[in-house]
Amino acid sequence: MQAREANFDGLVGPTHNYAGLSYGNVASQTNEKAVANPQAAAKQGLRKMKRLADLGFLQGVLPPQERPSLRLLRELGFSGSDARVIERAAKEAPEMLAAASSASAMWTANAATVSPSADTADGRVHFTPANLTSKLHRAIEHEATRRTLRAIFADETRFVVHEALPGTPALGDEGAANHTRLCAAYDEPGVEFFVYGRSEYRHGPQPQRYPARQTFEASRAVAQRHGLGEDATVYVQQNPEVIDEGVFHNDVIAVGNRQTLFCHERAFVNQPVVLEQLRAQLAKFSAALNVIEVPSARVTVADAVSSYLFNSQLLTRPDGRDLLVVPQECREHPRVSAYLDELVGVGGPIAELLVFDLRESMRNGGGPACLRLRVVLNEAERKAVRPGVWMDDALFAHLDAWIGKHYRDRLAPEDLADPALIAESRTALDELTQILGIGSLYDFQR
Ligand code: SUG
Repeated sequence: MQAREANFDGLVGPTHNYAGLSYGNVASQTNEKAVANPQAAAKQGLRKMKRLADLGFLQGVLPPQERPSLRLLRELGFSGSDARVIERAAKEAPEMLAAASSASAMWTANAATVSPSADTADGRVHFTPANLTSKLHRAIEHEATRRTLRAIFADETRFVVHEALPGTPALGDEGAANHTRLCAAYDEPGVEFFVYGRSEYRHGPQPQRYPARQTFEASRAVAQRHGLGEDATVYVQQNPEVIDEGVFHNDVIAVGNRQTLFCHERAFVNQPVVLEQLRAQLAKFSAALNVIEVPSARVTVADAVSSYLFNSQLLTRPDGRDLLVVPQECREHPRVSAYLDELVGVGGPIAELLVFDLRESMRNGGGPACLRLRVVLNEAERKAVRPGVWMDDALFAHLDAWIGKHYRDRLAPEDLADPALIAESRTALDELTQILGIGSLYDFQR
């Protein structure tokens, strides 16, 4: 059964805005209080999905979550009608209203960690929704994420959707953004490479300025739950210096696919040893590691953070060669752009480059790789996925019209106080569950 990699992109929700909620994420902090365009954001993401589907890649959609989260605001003590809750939160705790309103579930690389059936002890595909404990606006995602994944990957004979790990700093988990699978071919067992930023129990160098979000203990627990063999896992510490330079997830400095790892030379602690370890582990699966390691002399970490060069999607084309999906910011950055020209030039390791305008998401620190969750599926598993979520011409047309009908083209920070946003958002999401054929997903539908 031929296994393939599917990418499930998060559809941007109607409340997409810039609230400066992510300390340590340079773009989020820089664009705090800028005016957002949710309609453009959703369409930019949708166009990426459509283009990749047109090129023959397996492309799925994950729906947005209900925002603002009235549940969070009520848990925080705001009561009365929904409109009253919003009004009081806007006045008394605007930062809590912002956290409750973020459309951050669009970055589905943080939705979960996924292990394909070829790697797991019970031969099923395992998902662990990420608890995202390091930021309040993201810590409220995992319950709905689990519900969504269960609705889409409902067949329990093939899929297991776990609960998130306990939501405590010692088990901070950010999902697939810190997880890479390397393998000879998608069908075959591979090496699951977990990159963590810190551990409360093991001593290692720590960032001094910005928080490290992923813990070693969470990565190890995910591997244990998924039933991954000892030989099939590698745990590596992210270089704390680059966290301090704005690399808040590993996917801002490295991306891997099959036998290729594309990373900056300053990505990991003891990098030469790490690469040797990966090489040796992969050799056990009869695969040779191919490393494209970018030196600071060509592209600095600051260049990588501002252009999101490594937040690219490294995809295998039907002809077996690699395609790199990058954000437009990479072409607007002279040094990064020159480097890309070499990468895809004659004799270069990458066959093709695709450039997308994802500006709205990028301004919150979310590039092409942040917007997608990778799920390797064999043929039987593909057939078991809820069919309405696969991108094709019809779904694109439906979603494009749906966005045009329901989304605002301007959302400023003060607009979060508008009680009409809840009703607009619910009407849109209610219609969306019908378009995607995923049943009643949201609290307001139950
Ligand atoms: O968690 N930004 C997200 C970006 C996530 C990117 N994901 C990956 N690298 N995989 C975050 O920092 C900003 C929201 C705001 O400020 O309004 C935000 O949540």
